Amino acid sequence: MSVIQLPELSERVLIGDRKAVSRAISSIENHDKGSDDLLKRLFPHTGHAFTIGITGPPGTGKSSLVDRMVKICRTEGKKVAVLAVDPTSPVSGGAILGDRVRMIEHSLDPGVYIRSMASRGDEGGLSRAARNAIRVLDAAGNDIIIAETVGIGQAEVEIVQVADLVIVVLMPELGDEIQAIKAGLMEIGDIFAINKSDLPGSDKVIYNLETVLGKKDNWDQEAIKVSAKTGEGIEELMSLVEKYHRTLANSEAARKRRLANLSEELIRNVGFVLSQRAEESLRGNKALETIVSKVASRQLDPESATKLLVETVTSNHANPHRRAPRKGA
Ligand SMILES: Nc1nc2c(ncn2[C@@H]2O[C@H](COP(=O)(O)OP(=O)(O)O)[C@@H](O)[C@H]2O)c(=O)[nH]1
Ligand SMILES: [Mg+2]
Repeated sequence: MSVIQLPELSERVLIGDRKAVSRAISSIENHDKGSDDLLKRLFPHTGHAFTIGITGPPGTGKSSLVDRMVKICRTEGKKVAVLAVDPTSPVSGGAILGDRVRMIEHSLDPGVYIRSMASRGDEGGLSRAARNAIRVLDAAGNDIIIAETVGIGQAEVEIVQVADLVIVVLMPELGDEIQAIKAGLMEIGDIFAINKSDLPGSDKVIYNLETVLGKKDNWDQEAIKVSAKTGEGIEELMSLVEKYHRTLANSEAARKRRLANLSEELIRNVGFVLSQRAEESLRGNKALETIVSKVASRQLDPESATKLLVETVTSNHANPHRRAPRKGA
């Protein structure tokens, strides 16, 4: 087990030490005791990286496309980190699926860091951990952070939504664009990359998409044909990313988006903490038992019982035997 002290760990993250970055992300993933303090130390050093979220149905070529993007970033001398997030997989330990292979491929390049995060059974917890992992990668001095998901579930959308720019990856396959519209991807995508343009049918996808593209935060949503296989369109895709960065990075719209994202995050976090507290205070609680038996015998209805229990939980926390906050903390 680690005996590394927190101040040392945060300092090592700040100089971009890869082992320290991995350890910090694991600590966040595991909700280790020290992780809150670590994030507190790192947070003042964040806000410099440009974050790109990549989402889209499984198999459209997101991972292949990310590899191409990473290579272009490297030719420009930018330090890149990829966070592959998989809410559908309960595997832990920092590596999933083909991502192990990718990590090995890039492992000789100190300018590329690739890391996977999987669900530990609660998707809400994963998106919270992913946001904080992005902060670690930001504090570690990465210029570009690419957050990639395996699919288009609710948790995945939540994860990419915090990015500065969202690329939705589709491919010329029956009804994919319809699927995107249904999954609400039209609202979250800034750029739509129609991958596998080496196969027939991508013109039709572009054609169908163009009828539903609109404005998003002062930006005209774009659809572009790419092929991760041949490399076609990848430079153009990166030029669009660059254009987005130039026109929007310091804009009022981007500032509003960041504020809205932060509000969402804090609201979710508070909900998360409160529900944890409710669990802790109610499980095995005598008051709960009494109320439950009253509901069972029809003396009390469930809604009134809920209100009573909410009071129990909140008053328990108003005057508990909790540690008083430290002065000056
Ligand atoms: N023909 C073709 N196949 C591709 C292209 N990009 C990815 N693939 C293949 O599509 C499959 C899924 O790719 P992957 O990157 O794992 O997709 P992901 O699930 O969205 O991450 C793999 O077999 C890739 O080799 C492309 O541009 N053209
Ligand atoms: Mg993938």
